[in-house]
Amino acid sequence: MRLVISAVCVVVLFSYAAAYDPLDPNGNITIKWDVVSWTPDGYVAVVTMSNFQMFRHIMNPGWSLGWTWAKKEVIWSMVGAQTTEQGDCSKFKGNVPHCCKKTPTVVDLLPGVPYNQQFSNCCKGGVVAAWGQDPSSAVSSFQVSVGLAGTSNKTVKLPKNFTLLGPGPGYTCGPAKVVPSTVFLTPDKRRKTQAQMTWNVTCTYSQFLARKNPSCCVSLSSFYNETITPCPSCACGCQNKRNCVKSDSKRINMVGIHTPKRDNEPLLQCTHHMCPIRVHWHVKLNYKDYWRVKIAVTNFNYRMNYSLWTLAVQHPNLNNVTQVFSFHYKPLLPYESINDTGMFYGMKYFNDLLMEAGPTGNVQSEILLQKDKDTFTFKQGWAFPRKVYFNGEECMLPPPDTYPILPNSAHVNLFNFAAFIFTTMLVMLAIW
Ligand SMILES: *[C@@H]1O[C@H](CO)[C@@H](O)[C@H](O)[C@H]1NC(C)=O
Ligand SMILES: *[C@@H]1O[C@H](CO)[C@@H](O)[C@H](O)[C@H]1NC(C)=O
Ligand SMILES: *[C@@H]1O[C@H](CO)[C@@H](O)[C@H](O)[C@H]1NC(C)=O
Ligand SMILES: *[C@@H]1O[C@H](CO)[C@@H](O)[C@H](O)[C@H]1NC(C)=O
Ligand SMILES: *[C@@H]1O[C@H](CO)[C@@H](O)[C@H](O)[C@H]1NC(C)=O
Ligand SMILES: *[C@@H]1O[C@H](CO)[C@@H](O)[C@H](O)[C@H]1NC(C)=O
Ligand SMILES: *[C@@H]1O[C@H](CO)[C@@H](O)[C@H](O)[C@H]1NC(C)=O
Ligand SMILES: CC(=O)N[C@H]1CO[C@H](CO)[C@@H](O)[C@@H]1O
Repeated sequence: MRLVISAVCVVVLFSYAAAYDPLDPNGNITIKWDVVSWTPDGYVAVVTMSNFQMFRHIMNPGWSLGWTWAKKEVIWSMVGAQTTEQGDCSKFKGNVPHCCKKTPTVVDLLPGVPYNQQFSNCCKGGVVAAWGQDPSSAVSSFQVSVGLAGTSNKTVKLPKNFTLLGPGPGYTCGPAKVVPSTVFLTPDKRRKTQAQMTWNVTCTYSQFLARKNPSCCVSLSSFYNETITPCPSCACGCQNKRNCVKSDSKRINMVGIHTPKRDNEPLLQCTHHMCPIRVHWHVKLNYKDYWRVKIAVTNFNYRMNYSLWTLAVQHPNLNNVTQVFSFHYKPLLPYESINDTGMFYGMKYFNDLLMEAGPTGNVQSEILLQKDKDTFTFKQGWAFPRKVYFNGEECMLPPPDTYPILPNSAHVNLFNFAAFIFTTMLVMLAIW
């Protein structure tokens, strides 16, 4: 009996922990429905999706949003988005609705649609930036005209069972909740208008729900030891190993081989880690008051150009970043008092696009950090990152006992490092 209870506890703890991201504890996507007017048989609503996640964006092929109608609602029309299926509208004569499905699935329109089909923040093929990178592109919205629905805030029924895919699984959405009506400012900012009614839905991401294996890994090196600690073998799972392409294979020159697949199935270069992305952290130089790190991100996927990529890193010395070359840097303060996490992202038109695998499939940067006299050391692997995320997916680090170590300080340090990891975990648990 006790065993069962503790097993349940572990499962509950684990599934809860899975939806919680220590580097972005408040990260979520909020979907807001503003009923802007009531109609004879329903309402017109503006639906706004805001990606409040600091470093996780929604990339190609974009989001798709689903829900279940509470009654027999239909969608008369949409602006700035469309449903993937119309469903059975056979009982309508004359005016036929845009969608009659009980569980519609909505997707964004592609760029370049005619002006009269556009809506503000629409038509980006469902691509939504991360909040930490560009709040003005972290929003997507469309207008929906709903029929056979309630026609007042007393009779309207909120849609249920929201699902958000973007582009794969991983998001879980809570129920719609009525919130204070949104107040809009007119474009000339001289008049305020108000939604008739507003409800919000909040969705959170869990890597654990999204994929079985990590999708990136970390390798390490330093100036003080010639060992290069590679990514762990099969860090991203080796089940696709027989489909991988050797970098000197003639296959990569074949026409069409780089065309992305609908399901984003990668075509990987053969490596021992089998990850689409590798992040390399090199401790490059030691000055009196500063030290210098080189970061390189390499793409091993022949079928993916990563636009708007982000790299989030946790390291205790990031509170004293002095200069970042070739990338943008932004400190993230997941907990107000701890400034040990930051995000890197590319510079527009320079390296914000991480090209497909091959000679140009990498981006790199160097960072200059001021030594914090109390904590700085090259011992015990201290100079290496604690956590690394690429595009919001946590990367697998090598085991600490394989890190390049400072010569002549072997055993004591290993022990201390284990103790350090243990205390960090305790502290994190306490905060959590
Ligand atoms: C969603 O994120 C925003 C911005 O970080 C935050 O203010 C809000 O409380 C979050 N909502 C939930 C339900 O966590
Ligand atoms: C509802 O969502 C919007 C973002 O679309 C957010 O600004 C607002 O704070 C949310 N309201 C509540 C009560 O969560
Ligand atoms: C519904 O609308 C009436 C006015 O039309 C307003 O007084 C009331 O507060 C609204 N109720 C809700 C839940 O929004
Ligand atoms: C919610 O949606 C999912 C996916 O569309 C579906 O499998 C599930 O049965 C739905 N649940 C309810 C209660 O409608
Ligand atoms: C990546 O971008 C380059 C240049 O725009 C293009 O030639 C190539 O086909 C793209 N690759 C993929 C996988 O989309
Ligand atoms: C956090 O660290 C950055 C340097 O990476 C610094 O610019 C910023 O002022 C720090 N913020 C706080 C609140 O300590
Ligand atoms: C370099 O680091 C490796 C891996 O931790 C270690 O085995 C090796 O002894 C180190 N080299 C020197 C010269 O200390
Ligand atoms: C040497 C140095 O500049 N240390 C600073 C590192 O950052 C912390 C917190 O941001 C400061 O308190 C230190 O003075």
